[in-house]
Amino acid sequence: MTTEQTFIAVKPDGVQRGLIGPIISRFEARGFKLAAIKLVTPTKEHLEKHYEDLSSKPFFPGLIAYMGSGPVCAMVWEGRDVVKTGRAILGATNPLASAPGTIRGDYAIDVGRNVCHGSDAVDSAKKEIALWFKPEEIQSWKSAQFDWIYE
Ligand code: DAT
Ligand code: MG
Repeated sequence: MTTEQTFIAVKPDGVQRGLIGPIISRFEARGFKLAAIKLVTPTKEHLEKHYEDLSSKPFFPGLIAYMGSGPVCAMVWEGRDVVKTGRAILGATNPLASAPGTIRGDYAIDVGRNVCHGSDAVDSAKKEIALWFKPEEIQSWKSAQFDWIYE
């Protein structure tokens, strides 16, 4: 099996609202494997790099201020097709357009307070993981559940 990884982060509003546990639970229960996790308050420079594609958007300054306003729970999750499936678990960018059953569809209302981040493609996942984690912070391990999750 090829191992795919994605970068998932519980944003400051998700951390403040006690949603780290419920968000982790959804990825764990689906069968994905946690490879790295830390609580960090990102700097402005770090966030400007993370969201560099959005730098010309009118909401960019507010987005950077919000994302740096407190601790973020940064994670790497691993498994088959985890990038695309992670986005499906998160729901649409605008929570009001997210189906119930998704994280944003269950826990958020405003696009500027949408509680979690997930990489949108395999390439951006690689870039984001390298930006947020040192290689030695990422664990390579075989879950005891592996053979019960994959045929
Ligand atoms: P996503 O987080 O679903 O990948 P994105 O990369 O387009 O969405 O935007 C990054 C974040 O920026 C998004 O999670 C919330 C914020 N954002 C996006 N569009 C916005 C808007 N129209 N107004 C306010 N914030 C917005
Ligand atoms: Mg995005």
